Amino acid sequence: MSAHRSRMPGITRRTVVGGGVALGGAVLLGACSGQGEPTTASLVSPDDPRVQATEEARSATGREHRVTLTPAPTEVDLAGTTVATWAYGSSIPGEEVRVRRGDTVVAELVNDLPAPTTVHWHGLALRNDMDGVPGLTQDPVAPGERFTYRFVAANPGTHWFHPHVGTQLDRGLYVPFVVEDPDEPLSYDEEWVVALDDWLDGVDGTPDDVLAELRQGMGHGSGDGDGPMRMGATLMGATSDHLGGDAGDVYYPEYLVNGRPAGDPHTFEAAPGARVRIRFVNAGGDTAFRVALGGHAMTVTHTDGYPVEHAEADALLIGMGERFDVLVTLEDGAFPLVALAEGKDRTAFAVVRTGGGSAPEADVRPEELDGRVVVATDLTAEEAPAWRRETRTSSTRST
Ligand SMILES: [Cu+2]
Repeated sequence: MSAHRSRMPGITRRTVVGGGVALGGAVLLGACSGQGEPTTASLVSPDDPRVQATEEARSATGREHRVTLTPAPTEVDLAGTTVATWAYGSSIPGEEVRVRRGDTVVAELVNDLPAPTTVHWHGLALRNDMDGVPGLTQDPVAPGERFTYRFVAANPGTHWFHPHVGTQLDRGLYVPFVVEDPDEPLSYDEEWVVALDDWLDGVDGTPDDVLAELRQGMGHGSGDGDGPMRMGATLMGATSDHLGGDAGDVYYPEYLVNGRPAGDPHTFEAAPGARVRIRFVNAGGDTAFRVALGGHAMTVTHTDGYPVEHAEADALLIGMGERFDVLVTLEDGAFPLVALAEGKDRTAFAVVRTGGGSAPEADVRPEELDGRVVVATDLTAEEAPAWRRETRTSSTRST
């Protein structure tokens, strides 16, 4: 149920490596060695001058970007059905936050939930005390309490944030977080953020109910051979070769694109021939999505915010927590943007429209889904970009 659990090899490791980068870049543990005695690492506290020096070195713009985040119970409309959930504001996902590399993010968390919470900045290499992990980097923020996150956004890319407490992420508590690159090498006419999610909150109980049911051990098993089979909140026999077999355990009644189910799809509009950058975020709790835009190939430019050698794809396989950026040159007409819940035989759906013609059917499965399917491990990182070399140099200098 956690975005940090992954069925795809490499993802969990990357998450761990990402945390390591934050630690290494920002805090640089000092080891004091005695006279042949065992080495004792001395911890660096958040108010250490070296942390401040690193933040200052990263702060390229001198600008502050202020935002207030108020997680609270709310109701959202899913294709005519009102469901109770928790969200940042009144929409799912919460309103996108967009900054420039080098901005100082000042995010005030006002906890209006009936439970403690934190904010975890998924994918960002940031000072450790702002990483939002309760019991490790901060105390949980109690109901009615506030906490101010303050850090320099040092790595450009497509990221997102969410609570790091219990199953809160599996409600509506997630927000795309884009760090723009002042030296952006790509050119494009439009930019869309596409957040994918698997959804049950308020439809089939709450994520906590489902977690309790899973803990009782409803059991794994293979279905009857005709695809996955639902048993309560448990989905049996969801398999995918792309995922090394297991494609998840949770039955979701809905799959969403930008908070909208297939029955009430979002329509992205642009001019025919437009070059669009699409930033995909998989905010799902237990679903890898195979994503395709009918009638189009995509050029993959980034995964998890970082540039890769460009690769052509008909479809992308996006694991939980992962992001992919692609460029697409749009044809003339109306096209389905489909996210197949891998191994679960259900789809999330949106429409891309550049011209006339009837909208595609919500249950369409474009042939691109079975074309060239690209996963993160197929891709090669670009050479380290300039901002990263600068960060490394300044960290070294500050010690
Ligand atoms: Cu996360």
